Amino acid sequence: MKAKIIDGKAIAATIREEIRQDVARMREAHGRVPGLATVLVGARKDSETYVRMKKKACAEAGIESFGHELPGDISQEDLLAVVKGLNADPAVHGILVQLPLPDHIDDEAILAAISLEKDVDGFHPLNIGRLSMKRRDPLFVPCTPKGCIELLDRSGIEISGRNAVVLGRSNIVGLPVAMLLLHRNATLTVCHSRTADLPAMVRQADILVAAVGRPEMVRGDWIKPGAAVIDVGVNAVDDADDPRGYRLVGDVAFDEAREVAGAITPVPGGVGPMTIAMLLRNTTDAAARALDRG
Ligand code: NAP
Ligand code: LUD
Repeated sequence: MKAKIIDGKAIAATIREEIRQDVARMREAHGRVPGLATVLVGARKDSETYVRMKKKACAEAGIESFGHELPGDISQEDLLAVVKGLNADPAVHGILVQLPLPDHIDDEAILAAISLEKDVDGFHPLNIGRLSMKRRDPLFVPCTPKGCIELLDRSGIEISGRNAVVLGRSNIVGLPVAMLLLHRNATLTVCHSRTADLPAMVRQADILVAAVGRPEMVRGDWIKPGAAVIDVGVNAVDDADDPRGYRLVGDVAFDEAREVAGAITPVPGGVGPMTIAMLLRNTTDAAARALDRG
C-alpha cells in the first residue's frame, strides 16, 4: 500500500488562515498588528528566496514586515547595531536574522543579542537551553522543528511511546527536533555522520525525521513498513529538463519510500511551507505577549 502524502503546503495554508484571523482580531481589539523584522546579510540566492517568501506570507496574513538587506561585508559591530535598533523598536515584535551569516560574522553573538521576547526563530542560546531541559518552557520554539511536530499532530500520528529516529544534529533542525520528540515521550535516537550502521538505525524508526542535506540518501529499503517519514532536506540537484536547470529533492528517495512508509512528506511542499507558517505563528504570539505586557 502506498503511503499517505502529508501535504505540508495545504496544512501550512490552513495555519496561515488561522493566523490571519488572529491578526484581524488583534487589529480590531487593539489597533495593532504583529511586526516582523527580517535581516538578510549578503546575496545568497536561497536566503533571498526564503526571506522573500517570508515577507510575502506576512503580508498575506496582515503582519507588517520590515526588511533589512545588508551588504555581505558588513562588520560584526554594524550588524549588532542593527539588531539592537530592532530590539528597541516597539513596532517590531519578532526579529529574524536569516542564516547562514558570512564567515567573518560570529553568529552566536548576533543571535544572543536578539531580545528574548523577539526571538521568533527560537535560536537565542537561552531559548535553546530551555528547550533542552525538562519543564523549562522556551519563549519560542525554532520554526522548522516546530513545523515537523505540527505535521505529525495534524496528521494524527502518535508520538508518545514510539521509536523516533532523527538524522542530523544541527542547531537549527536536528537537535531541536530531537528535543521536541523527547518532550513528547518518543524513544529517541539521533544519528549523524559518525553513526555506524545508518540503515539499521533507520529501520527501527516508527517516526523518521531526516535533516542531513544529502539528496535522496535514505533509501526505500531503510524504511520500516508503515513508518511516518518527515523529510526536512531541501537539496537542489541538476535537472536539464527543468527550466531553472535544477529541481529540489529531499534527503529521502521519495518514490521508493512512499511504497513502504505509512505517511511521508514531499519535497517541495512538505516541511518548507511549515517553517514559514511557524514563523508567522511565533511572530503573532510575540505581538500578543507584547500587548499583554502593555
Ligand atoms: P547541517 O547543519 O549541514 O547538518 C547536517 C547534519 O547531518 C549534521 O549533523 C551531519 O552530521 C549530518 N550528516 C551529514 N552527512 C551525513 C551522512 N552521510 N550520514 C549521516 N549524517 C550525516 O544541515 P541543516 O542546516 O540541519 O539542514 C539539513 C537539511 O535540511 C538541508 O538540506 C537543509 O537545506 C534542510 N533544511 C530545510 C528546512 C526547511 O524548512 N525545510 C530548514 C532548515 C534546513 P555531523 O554533525 O556529524 O556533521
Ligand atoms: N535561518 C531558516 N536559514 C535556512 N521551501 C529557513 C527554509 C522555507 N534564521 C533562520 O527558513 O528558519 C530559518 N531561520 N531557514 N529555511 C531553511 C533555513 C534559516 C527552507 C525551505 C523553505 C524556509 C521552503 O518553503 C519550499 C518547499 O520545501 O516546499 C521550496 C522553496 C523553493 O525554493 O521553491
